[in-house]
Amino acid sequence: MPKIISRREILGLGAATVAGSVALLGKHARASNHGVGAAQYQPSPGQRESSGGRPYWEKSYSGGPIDVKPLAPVLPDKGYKPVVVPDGGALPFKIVDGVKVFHLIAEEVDHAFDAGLRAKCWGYNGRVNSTLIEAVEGERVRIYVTNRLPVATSVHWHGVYLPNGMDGVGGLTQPHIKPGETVKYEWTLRQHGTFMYHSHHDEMTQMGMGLIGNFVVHPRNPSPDYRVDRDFSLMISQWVVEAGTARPNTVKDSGFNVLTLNGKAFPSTSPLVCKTGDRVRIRLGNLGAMEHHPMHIHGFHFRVTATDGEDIPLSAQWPETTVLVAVGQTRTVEFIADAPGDWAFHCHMTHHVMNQMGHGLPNIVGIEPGKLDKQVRAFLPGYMTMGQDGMGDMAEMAMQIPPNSVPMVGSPGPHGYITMGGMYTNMKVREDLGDLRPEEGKDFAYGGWYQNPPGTQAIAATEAELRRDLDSIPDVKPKGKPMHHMGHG
Ligand SMILES: [Cu+2]
Repeated sequence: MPKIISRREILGLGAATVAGSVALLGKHARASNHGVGAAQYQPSPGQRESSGGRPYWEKSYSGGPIDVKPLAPVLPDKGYKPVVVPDGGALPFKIVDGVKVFHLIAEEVDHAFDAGLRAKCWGYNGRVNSTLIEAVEGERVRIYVTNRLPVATSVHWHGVYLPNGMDGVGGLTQPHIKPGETVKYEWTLRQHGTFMYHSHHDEMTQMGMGLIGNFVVHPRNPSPDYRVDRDFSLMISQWVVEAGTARPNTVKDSGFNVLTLNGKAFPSTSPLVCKTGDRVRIRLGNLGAMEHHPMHIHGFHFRVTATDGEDIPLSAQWPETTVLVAVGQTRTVEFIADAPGDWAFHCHMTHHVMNQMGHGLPNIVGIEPGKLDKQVRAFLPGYMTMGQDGMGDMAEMAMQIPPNSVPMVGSPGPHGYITMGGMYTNMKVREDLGDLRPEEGKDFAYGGWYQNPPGTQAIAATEAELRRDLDSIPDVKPKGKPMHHMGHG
């Protein structure tokens, strides 16, 4: 088992080692049964525009011949700009005889969805949902998978062209990886894009316990348009964590009550920090159990530039502010962050920006809760009737919630309480990043709120303004009587 070293260590090794690795590549290729008489892998040309002549039937839908000579490995910051994984990180690698070697470890992780909510999940290399595999088109990768779980597992490389025997479907293309066993996957990457990896054994349980991650392959010959300033990777998932339990309930097919980006629920999601004018890419993958997520950005439109199938030709891209990421899909979006501010980025399903305890409650909008909240709290601490003024007092609530749980919604914001949780994060765009320090986002999740310049902030209208602009001063009394809203009556 080769010693795994970090990306930074590799960077420190200098050009000589890299050159050595590259030199060895030819020898390796000749020695392996993949190299004999094989053509060198030809990456796709570095342009994204459709030439207009794309044939209906392409030459290959699986990357062409698998028997190709790999190309030289590429180092981060030299050949590609590393992807930012909020609340996670890239899997370290080393280069052995021209092959990029990774070591993935499937194991139990005591995972914090939020400061207040932990559960025993399963993950890779100490993280849940947020261990990124990052490589470059044309590289040969060798991925050791060690199983430290108490049960058998396997790893499937979702969307990736590879020999059938490397596809990772337990029982179909390989024997299951037994507890304590290490299995070797190895192939040459013949494409670029945003892909995923996940357990393909006892799928409902194992993926639901957290054995999922994103897999980014950078293009070998990137077009100038591929360059971005901020390249984010987010894995979307959903969980059932019942109050007072130590493990996610992966058997339930509904009632998901913890909705996560890279394994975190807002307010614990790290913000996406950008400098004004940055070109931004967000790679979204969804390996949740059951639900599709329309991910919505405020303040900008983006273009959907790629799926896990392929780059979308420029002529076929269209602008959106919401992109649906269905289960088993990746969607890559790109835009220029040319407007400073704190912009919301979230799933638009309202139940998906709600944490643990907000689900399954009766709708009593219009009913005066009176002493109800206080009475309910006697047996359900932290209970709060939705649709009431009290929604503004959530900060106070956060101190009263039961052990191992997250507030129903949100966090304090610069102008009161943000009533969203779950699949929500802030995109912080600044002229001057100052103390935001994007690589350490976590500690700054609440800090550094955007100060809106005078005249650009919504505030209460003055009476003079109302008299000037409206036909009459609006009636300040709420319209409609309190009513029972429990049924259809
Ligand atoms: Cu959603």
